[in-house]
Amino acid sequence: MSVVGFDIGNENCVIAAVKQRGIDVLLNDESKRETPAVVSFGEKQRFLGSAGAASATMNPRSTISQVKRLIGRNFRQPDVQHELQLFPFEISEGPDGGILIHLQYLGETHTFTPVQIMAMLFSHLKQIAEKNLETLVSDCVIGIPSNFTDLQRRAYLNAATIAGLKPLRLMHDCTATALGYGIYKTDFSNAGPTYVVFIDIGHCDTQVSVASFEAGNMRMRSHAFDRNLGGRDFDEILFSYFAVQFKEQYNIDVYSNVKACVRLRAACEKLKKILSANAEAPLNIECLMDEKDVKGFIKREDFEKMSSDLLERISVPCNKALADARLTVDKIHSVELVGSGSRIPAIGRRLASLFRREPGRTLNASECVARGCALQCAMLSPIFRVREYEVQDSFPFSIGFSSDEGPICTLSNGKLFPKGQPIPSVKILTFHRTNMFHMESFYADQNELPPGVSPKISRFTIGPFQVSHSEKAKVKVRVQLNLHGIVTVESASLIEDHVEDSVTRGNAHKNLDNLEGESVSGSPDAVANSAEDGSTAHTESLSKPAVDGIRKGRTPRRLEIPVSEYIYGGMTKVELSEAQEKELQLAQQDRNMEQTKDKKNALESYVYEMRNKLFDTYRSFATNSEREEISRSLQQTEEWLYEDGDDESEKVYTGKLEDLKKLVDPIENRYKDEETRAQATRDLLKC
Ligand code: ATP
Ligand code: K
Ligand code: MG
Repeated sequence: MSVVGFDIGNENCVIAAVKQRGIDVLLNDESKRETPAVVSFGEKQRFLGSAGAASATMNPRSTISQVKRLIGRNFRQPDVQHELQLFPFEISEGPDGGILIHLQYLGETHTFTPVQIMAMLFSHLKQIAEKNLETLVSDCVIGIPSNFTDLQRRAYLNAATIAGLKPLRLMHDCTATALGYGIYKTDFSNAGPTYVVFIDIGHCDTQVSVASFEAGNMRMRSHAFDRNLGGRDFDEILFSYFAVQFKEQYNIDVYSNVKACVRLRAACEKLKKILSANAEAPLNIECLMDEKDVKGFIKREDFEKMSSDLLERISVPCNKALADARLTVDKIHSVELVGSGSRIPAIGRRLASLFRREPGRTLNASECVARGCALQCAMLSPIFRVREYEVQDSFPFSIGFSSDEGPICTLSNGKLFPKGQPIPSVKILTFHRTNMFHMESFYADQNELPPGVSPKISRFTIGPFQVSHSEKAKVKVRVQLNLHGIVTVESASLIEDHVEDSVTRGNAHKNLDNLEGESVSGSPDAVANSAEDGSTAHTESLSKPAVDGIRKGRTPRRLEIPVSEYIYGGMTKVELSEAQEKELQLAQQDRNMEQTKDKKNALESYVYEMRNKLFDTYRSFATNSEREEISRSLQQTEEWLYEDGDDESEKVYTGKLEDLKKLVDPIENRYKDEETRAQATRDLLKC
């Protein structure tokens, strides 16, 4: 077993693994450290990662990239609609409001959800890791943007499950980066925490987080982001510019041609990268459309002017992260810039003026997330020993809960977990009920969500349960913000404590779920204290597993009661196992095609090898007529391979090879016999 960290980008994926001597980034089939996040469907098999990227321009309608933008989203959300305009593949609305991707495969239209496509990518990365490490890979930590909603997080977990992975944690990208930054450093001052801002600019999004470091621990103070700002937007500036240019200059409308769009976008991305190192750059595309070759040219200065709005937008999440952490620029020790989207020089300059210092690039901009995830995985795994180091992340959303009797508030603002809540956290809610009841989790602040995202998260059913008397029973519900940043009801139990309950229970039970005031946090004593006060329902915050129970010399009866969960827009267990089944079939088909290719290659090589040998090594072992017959068969097979036999089944290729061997084997055997005899003679003479 090994422990692995995955950074799944919109453009690039990176895999890191903990080895004996440290953390290594694993190479893919092409010996690259980054693997394109692309899934492409050929006629009969899938091409994943690098192979997928290679077929993107040839086969744009069946090639899925940036699926991270679609996973856990709803078709009708405005930014999703905007997204769809950029994608060459066909998409529709699913029955649950989700997204369906349609493409041609094996001669028919296939439909997949973004979770399924993401699972294909995960499987591919898992395979790369297993090949590298020569062991099975299952335990992993996966980087996610801090802005991922509950549904997106669950979608990632489902995709990982379909691929046969077991994520020990979904980890915010910047938290992973900060972990890798902090754990090796020992020179933090003792005079209070050291504050560092981490800025990750990727292909599609920008994340800014503030972390504080002290010897032996790291705390995330805030996460801010722009969900729609990344390297891609700079490509798009160039794309629109050249689209207009080419319309005037060559009278072509690239928007009307899917392939031309894909090719021009790719060329603009390349151009952007060249401009990071050069003051000007040319653009040449052969036969872009209407059989026209196009030429363009741009200066970095002009590109920067055209990008001024984007550059300005980068300061928004930066200021927000500082404000949320209640810090000003002068309190910041350093600014670390990561993500390859940040390689545009103007971005560095903009940040330098904002933070009044040059942003540092001490971390490996493209690998730091995967490395941090691998490190975290080792820390969570029992098979590795890592230096004691405390990581405390913070949750970027405010979460509320309600029951069928109304909102459950523990804070004056009506929230159960306010924004900034440490991850993980547990709260124990106490209810007084006679029967099964429901709870709902929701986002308490709609402004924290992308437009059009429903605030509803999950609906929980607590029960059924039976109470011994007609009285209301005390039900304790353990609500958890777990290590993945997912909010869930972990368990519920019925507490029967007759003596005291009968005393404290009166008509004070109205509005029981309107919990007031402070949530008791910390020690088991505090838990016991608050649990004794049976007259109101309340919450207890715990950073450690709860020690439940009443310490009064009496042992209350405690009974686990069932909890079931319905996730709005989520996958059901049945859908999940169907998806697993489907992925197995698809993987089998890919393997079959690979084997078929191998068999075809074997037949082809045999033809060439025997043709040479027939007139060389084997010449004197075959009669003229034998040679002629074999020669003819080899010739026929070769022609067949290029025509009718170009696309045949594994069995057919194997059969053809056997037929040829039947003709050649007698001659080969004569040769071998002769060889053996010659060797025996040589041995004899030696004595
Ligand atoms: P995300 O974090 O949004 O999921 P990602 O992790 O795949 O995406 P990165 O690999 O960090 O993103 O960055 C990819 C972006 O960086 C692309 O837009 C790419 O064009 C851009 N990029 C790479 N090299 C350069 C360069 N030299 N100059 C400018 N941009 C670059
Ligand atoms: K990446
Ligand atoms: Mg990234």
